[in-house]
Amino acid sequence: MVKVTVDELRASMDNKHNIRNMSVIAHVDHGKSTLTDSLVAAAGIIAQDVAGDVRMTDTRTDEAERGITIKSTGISLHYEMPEDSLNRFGGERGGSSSYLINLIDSPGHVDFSSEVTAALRITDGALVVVDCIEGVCVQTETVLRQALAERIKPVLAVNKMDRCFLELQQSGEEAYQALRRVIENANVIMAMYEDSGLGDCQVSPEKGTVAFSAGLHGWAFTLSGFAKMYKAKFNVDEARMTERLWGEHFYDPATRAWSTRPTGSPTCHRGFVQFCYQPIRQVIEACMSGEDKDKLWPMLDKLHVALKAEDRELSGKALMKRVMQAWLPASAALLEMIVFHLPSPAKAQQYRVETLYEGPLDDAYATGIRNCDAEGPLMLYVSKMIPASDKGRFYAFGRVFSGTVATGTKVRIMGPNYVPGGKKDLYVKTVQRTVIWMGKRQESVENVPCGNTVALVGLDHLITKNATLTNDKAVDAHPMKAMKFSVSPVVHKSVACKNAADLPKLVEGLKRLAKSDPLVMCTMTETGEHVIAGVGELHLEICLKDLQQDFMNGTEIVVGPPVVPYRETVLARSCRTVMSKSPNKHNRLYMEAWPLEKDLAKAIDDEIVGSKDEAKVRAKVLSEEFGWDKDLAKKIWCFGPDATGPNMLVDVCRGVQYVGEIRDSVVAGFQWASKEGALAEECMRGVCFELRDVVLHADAIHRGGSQIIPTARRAIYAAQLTATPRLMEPVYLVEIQAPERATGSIYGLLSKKRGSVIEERQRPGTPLINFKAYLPVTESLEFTERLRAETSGEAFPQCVFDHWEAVNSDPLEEGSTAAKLVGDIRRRKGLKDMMPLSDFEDRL
Ligand SMILES: Nc1nc2c(ncn2[C@@H]2O[C@H](COP(=O)(O)OP(=O)(O)OP(=O)(O)O)[C@@H](O)[C@H]2O)c(=O)[nH]1
Ligand SMILES: [Mg+2]
Repeated sequence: MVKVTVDELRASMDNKHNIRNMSVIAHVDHGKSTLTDSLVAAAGIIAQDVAGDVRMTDTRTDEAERGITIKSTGISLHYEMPEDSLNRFGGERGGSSSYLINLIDSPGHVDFSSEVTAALRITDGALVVVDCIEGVCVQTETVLRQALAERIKPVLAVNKMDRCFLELQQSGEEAYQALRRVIENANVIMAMYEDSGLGDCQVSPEKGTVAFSAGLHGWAFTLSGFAKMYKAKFNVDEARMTERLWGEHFYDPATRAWSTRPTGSPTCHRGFVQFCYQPIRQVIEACMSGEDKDKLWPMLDKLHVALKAEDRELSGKALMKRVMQAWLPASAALLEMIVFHLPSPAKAQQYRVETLYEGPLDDAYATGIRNCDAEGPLMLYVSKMIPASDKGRFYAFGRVFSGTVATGTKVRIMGPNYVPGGKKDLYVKTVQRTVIWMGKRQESVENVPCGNTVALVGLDHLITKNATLTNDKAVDAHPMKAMKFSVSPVVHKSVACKNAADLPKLVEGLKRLAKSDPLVMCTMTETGEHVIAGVGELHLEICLKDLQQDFMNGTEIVVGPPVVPYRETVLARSCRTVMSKSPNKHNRLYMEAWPLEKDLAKAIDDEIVGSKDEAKVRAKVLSEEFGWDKDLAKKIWCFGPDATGPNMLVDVCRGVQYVGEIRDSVVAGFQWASKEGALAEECMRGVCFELRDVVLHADAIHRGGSQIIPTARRAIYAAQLTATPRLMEPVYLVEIQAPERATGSIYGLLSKKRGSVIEERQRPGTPLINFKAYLPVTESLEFTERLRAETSGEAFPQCVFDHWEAVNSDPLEEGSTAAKLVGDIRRRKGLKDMMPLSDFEDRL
C-alpha cells in the first residue's frame, strides 16, 4: 500500500466530512495496541510482516518492556475507500474517496484511565475492543460509560478470534453462542448509559457495527464482507445475505434450504457457522496441519486469495498469519466499519457542542463548534501534555473544535481555574509550531483546521494539564467543560531528595510530572513534605519512575510508604446547638451539623446537584430526589471544600440583622474547616452545617473577617464533634477473573484484608470465574502481588475506587480503631493531639 506524504495528510484535514476521530478503548490486555498495529500497517507506515509485534503506539521503553500501554498515543492514518465499498456507502462523504482517520490508542489498565478520558474528549467515535473469551470486563464497562457520557459513538471489535480456533477448539455453535453473549453484554451496558443526544448505540453484526478480529494475526471480518462473497451463490442482495449470517437463520447444504430453526438434520447449521466460522476454521486447520498444503491451495484459489511465491514456502502459524491477512485483511474490515459507522467531526460536533461548551449555546463559539467551521472563531481544547524529546519541554495535545490554529497564532489560554470575566489562570501566548502526531514521528505543518487533533509547541510553560485556547481577542469566549475522570487519586506517597541540595530539581521535576499526567497530583503539605497522589500502585510506580529518570535526570530520591487519604463525616444530628464566641467576645455563632442524605454526597461529586445549578433547579432536585424541604434548599449558602465539595452550609437564622454581611466570612470559615476537619484535618464528606442563629456586634468594625472567620471554623468543628463524627476510608471495587481452582486463595486473601465478595459469576463457556469484591484501599497495597503469588499468576485483580465507607468505630473513644487511626494520621502530618470539644465550643 502507498505511503502518504505529510502534504497529502494535511490536505485531507480540510475535508471535514471525510475525517474520523476515534479512540481504541478496552479492558487491559484485550489487544488494542496490537489491533492498532494492523491498521497502521495498512496505512503504509510500518511493514505488514511486523504488524502485531511492534505495537507502534507503545512508544515508551517501559511500555514495550512491560507489554502494557501507559499513555494514550495518537496516530493519523490515510484510508482510500475501495470502489465497491463506496457504492454501498450511503453515509457522509465530502466528494472524495480518501479518508483521514485520527486514531488514539488508549491504555486499558484502570490506573491509567485518565489517559482514556483525555483521549475520548478529542475523538467522536470509539472502537471498543473485547476479548472474545474474557468478554466484557469491569474496565470495558468503565470506558464505555465514559465514552457514552462524552457522546462518543461506539463500534465493537470482538477480538482474539484466533483463540476460538486454536485454544478452545470450540464447535461452531458454541462459538456463536459465546460471541452472541459478548455482544449482548456490551449492548446491556450501552443501553444503561445511552444518552438521547447521541441516539441509538446498540451494536450488532447485521448492522455492520460489530467486527470479529484477530489483531495478532492481522485479520478481521464483518458480516458484510462474507455476504459479498456469497450473494451471487444465493442470488440475493448483500443486505439480505448479511441478515442470514447472524441470528436464527439456518442452512442445510443437503437440501439447499434456509430455515429459521434447526431442522435436526446433522448437515443443517446456523448461517454464521456454515458460512463464516467453518470456512475460517478450515483454512486455519489446513495451514496449521503442516502436512498437505495441497488441500490449502485449491481452497485459497476458490477464495481468490493470491499468495506471493515466498509466502507459499511458510508453514504453521507464519503461513496461517499470512494467508489470513491476505484473505481477510484486518484493515479492510475495520477501517470500513469505522468510516461507515462512526461520525465525522462535522456530524458529531452538532450534538457534542452541548456537552462540550460551557458558555451560551447560541454564541459565536458554540456556533463555530456546532458547524465545525474552519473559518469560525478558534476553539481548541488541550486534553493532555506530551513530553517532547528535548528534556523539560512538552507538546500541548488536543483538538481544534472551531476555527483554524496556525504556527504564529496568538492564543488566549484559559486554564482549569479560569472564571469568565476574571483574570485568574488566563494567559496570552503565540503558538510556535503546529504539529501532527504520527506515533513515533511528528511532522510540522503550517496550520490545522477544526475537526482534527493537533500538537502545539511553545505553550508548555502556561498549561499545566489541560486548557481551552481561543484567539487572543476572543475575550467573551467561555472555556470548554472540564473533563470528568472516572478514577480518583487515592494512593499517596511522599518523596524527598537524598541530597538536600537537589531540592530545586525535585520541585522542578514534580512540576513536570504534574504536567505529563492528566491526573497525578503533586502537592506540598504544611510541614513541607512533597506528596504524589495516584490512582493505584502501578500508576504511582510509573509516576515515580518518570519523575526520577526523565524529569530529574536520574537524581536520587527517597520515597515514603504509601498513604491513603481519609474523610471525616457525621452519623447523626448534633446532640445540641453549639455556640462559639469571636475572639473579641462580641459575636456569637450557633451551629448544628447533620449527615447529608444517602447518595447526596455522590450526587454532588457527580455534579447532579451542585454549586453551579440555578437555585430553583437545585431546590427541585433536592426536594424530589432527596426529600429536602424546598425552603431549606433555598437557604444553601455554599458547597465546600473548594466551593464544590460534598458538604453544605445552610443559613436557617430567622430575623437576624446583618447576617448577610457576615456571609462571606462564615463561608470562608466553612471552606477552611471542610477541607481540614476537626478529627485529623482530612476533608469532610457528606455533612451539612446549619447556621441556626447569630448574635452580632452592632458596629461593623467589631464583626469583620478576622473576628468571624475563625469563629465560624470553631463553631463548625464543635458542631462536627457533637454529631457522632466518623472517619471514612476509601474502598476499591475489585474485579478478579480467575480459574475455578483459585477460588480458595481469593476468598482467603480477601478476608484477611477486610474485603468482601459481592458477586461470583461463572463465565459461561469458559473455565473462568468472575469475582467482584469490595476492598479497603489501605488493605489493597501489595494485594495484587500477594494474589498473583498465591494463585501462581492466574488471578489478576483490577482495582478501581468505588466509594467512601465509614470506619466502624468511634474516633472519640479512647483506644478504638478509629482513634488510633486519627492518632496515626495526626502524627504523620506533624499535628498535635486532637483538641477536645471544649476548645471549640463556648459557654454563655
Ligand atoms: N491470541 C491472541 N493474542 C493477542 C491478540 N491480540 C493481542 N494479543 C496478545 O494480548 C496481549 C496484549 O496485547 P496488547 O495489544 O498489548 O493489548 P492492549 O489492549 O493494548 O493492552 P493495554 O494497552 O495494556 O491495555 C499481548 O500479549 C498480545 O500478544 C490476538 O488477536 N490473539
Ligand atoms: Mg495497549
